[in-house]
Amino acid sequence: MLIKRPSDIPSSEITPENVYTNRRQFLQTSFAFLAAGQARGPYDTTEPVTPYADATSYNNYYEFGTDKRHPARYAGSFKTKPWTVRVEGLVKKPANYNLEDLIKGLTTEDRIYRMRCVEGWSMVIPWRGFPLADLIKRLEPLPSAKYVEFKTLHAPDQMRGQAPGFWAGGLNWPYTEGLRLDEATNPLTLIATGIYGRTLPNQNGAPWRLVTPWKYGFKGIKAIVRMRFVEKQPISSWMEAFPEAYGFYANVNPSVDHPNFSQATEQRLGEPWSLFAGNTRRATLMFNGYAAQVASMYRGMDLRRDY
Ligand SMILES: Nc1nc2c(c(=O)[nH]1)N[C@H]1C(S)=C(S)[C@@H](COP(=O)(O)O)O[C@H]1N2
Ligand SMILES: [Mo]
Repeated sequence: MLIKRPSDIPSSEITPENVYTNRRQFLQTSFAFLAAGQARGPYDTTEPVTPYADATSYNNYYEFGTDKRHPARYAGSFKTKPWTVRVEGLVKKPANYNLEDLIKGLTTEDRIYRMRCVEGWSMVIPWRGFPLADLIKRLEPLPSAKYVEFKTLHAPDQMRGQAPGFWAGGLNWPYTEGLRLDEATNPLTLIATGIYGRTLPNQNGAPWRLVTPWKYGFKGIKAIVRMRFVEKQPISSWMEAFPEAYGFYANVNPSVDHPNFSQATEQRLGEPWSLFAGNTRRATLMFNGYAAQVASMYRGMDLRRDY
């Protein structure tokens, strides 16, 4: 499906004014990060990194509001320390952990990943974090565990989108996501605690969030407080809110459209965009370009049904 639908993405959303106003400063931040000496490794895309300010001012985080600018505006005073994580379910080491203790000693890496949102925009983000597989190994899931479910903090006093009466896109709290255990332990799957060589800003999911670059952005659950190992496929918040649009797998797939958004092409944030210059959009790749690393996990599955 190659029909472009520019009306899907209002220009006000794609090019927030402040992004252009301060472009020079943002570019400097990104170049400074790269000049700081990250040699690109085997997990890194060679595509240009998205300006830091785009990555930190154009966010989806409905706990702070449905507008892309709201997370940066309203998450500033969000309290990320101390942070308790409850590990439960089919696992040998269930407990309430202090986050710092839970992840102590895990080896942190920088990786530059392509990221794509189901709404049709994409970014290239230098993440700092550790493979989720390393943490899962430490927790020792039981053989009966087939999936891991994650939940975000529920704190209406801190998160305005969770306040009674606030309409947050039809989501129910807490925000919930899940992965099949082989996906969770795939070497590409990261838990991020930083971006651009710095601590993760609140609007990007501090103190820690999930990163699965072959899946649509909504899988990347932020501010995680619970990990539950389970036998049955979890129901994510977006599946619950709009099952025709959001499936459990949420693998980037240019040939399976969302009811409101084509998935065939995407707009890279920080690159020129205009209503009439649809040709600056690029083709979206199967599994967001990570097929070599992840396609084998879905062999034999019908990805139109399991979207
Ligand atoms: N808790 C929580 N996590 C969330 C979301 C959310 O609303 N709440 N939005 C998701 C969506 S739709 C996207 S595209 C990514 C955006 O991550 P970013 O702001 O770091 O780019 O976060 C995901 N994680
Ligand atoms: Mo998204």
